[in-house]
Amino acid sequence: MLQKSSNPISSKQVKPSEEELSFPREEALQLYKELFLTRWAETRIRQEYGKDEMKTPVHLGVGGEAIPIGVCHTLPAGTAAFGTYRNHSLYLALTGDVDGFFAELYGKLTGPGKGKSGSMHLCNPEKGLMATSAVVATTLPVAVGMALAHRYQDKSSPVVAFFGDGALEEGVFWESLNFASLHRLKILFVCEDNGLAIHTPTSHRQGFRSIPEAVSGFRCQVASGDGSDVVGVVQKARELLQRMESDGMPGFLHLTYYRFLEHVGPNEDFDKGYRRRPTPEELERLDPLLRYEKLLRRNGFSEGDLRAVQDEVQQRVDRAVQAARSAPFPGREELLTDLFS
Ligand SMILES: Cc1ncc(C[n+]2csc(CCOP(=O)(O)OP(=O)(O)O)c2C)c(N)n1
Ligand SMILES: [Mg+2]
Repeated sequence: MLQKSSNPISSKQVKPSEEELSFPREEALQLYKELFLTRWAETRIRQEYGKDEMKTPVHLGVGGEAIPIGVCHTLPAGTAAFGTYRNHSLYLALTGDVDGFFAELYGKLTGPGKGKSGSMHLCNPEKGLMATSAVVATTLPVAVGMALAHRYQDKSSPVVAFFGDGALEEGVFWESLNFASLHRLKILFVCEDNGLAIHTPTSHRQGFRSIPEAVSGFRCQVASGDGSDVVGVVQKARELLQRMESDGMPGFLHLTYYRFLEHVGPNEDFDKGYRRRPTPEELERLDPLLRYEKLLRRNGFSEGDLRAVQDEVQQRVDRAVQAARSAPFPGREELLTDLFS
């Protein structure tokens, strides 16, 4: 079964648009480094996962990396972020904490959750990632509450909440959007729309025509775009944050992308029969890393420039994997600490 139009693979556009690179050289390479870091970190997870040393489910974000990376690139300092279980790119983009990331996946004491949160609840409040959760849409009301707290505390920095298209099937999504719109809170909602909830396409789940149309009845600024294009994501997020600033309304950024791997786990699943493998031409448009590399080459970056970034990132990730594997597990004394009920 193919999916209805919210899924990028079924869109009419086949070729990537001829995007322009509007960043200075250093910034362009920094974005590449962030994209390559998350892709390589997840490549290493896929290589290592079969050894069964990482005792955590992993919801990999391959194909969707440009959304958290592009949005986080634009956020002012002091922004508080919330996310879902598909949070690896968000964690790495916000914190740059490669060692902590792998330590947490390996369940080690040196992870940001002392090995107790695993992949699905990665967070790092000191670096702005307040919470992520396995339970669909549950961080949205908490994010709205934090935006309300910012209002009382006279803080000017925004809150940003990332969530999948499946969150719109939860009542709390609409309550959260309603409350934020009513109270004109400074919160940016970012919908990472892959057209799927596990294996179920949007057309079997949602009774409204399109996500941007459905939310545009609320008093918030809405924008949508192609989440596979990191440059476009940066531009859309920048514009939306400016509009939020001048109108004093919340923002809703809807970005589509293609999930390359199975819902949870390290494998492809094109043999499962609910969707087909993208063609090579579609891949050029849907893979944010390939697409950005092509753009960099078109703008005068050499293979050597890209290779230098790749080498540095690969070494850093490999060191983090080694350190995580040899780090200690939390002891028995940690069993009942950091727990909430
Ligand atoms: C409240 C709740 N209901 C059901 C589930 C089971 N569940 C796990 S993932 C998932 C799909 C969510 O899809 P989406 O929000 O689009 O995120 P994606 O996995 O596509 O990133 C569901 C229904 C859950 N985790 N939480
Ligand atoms: Mg989804």
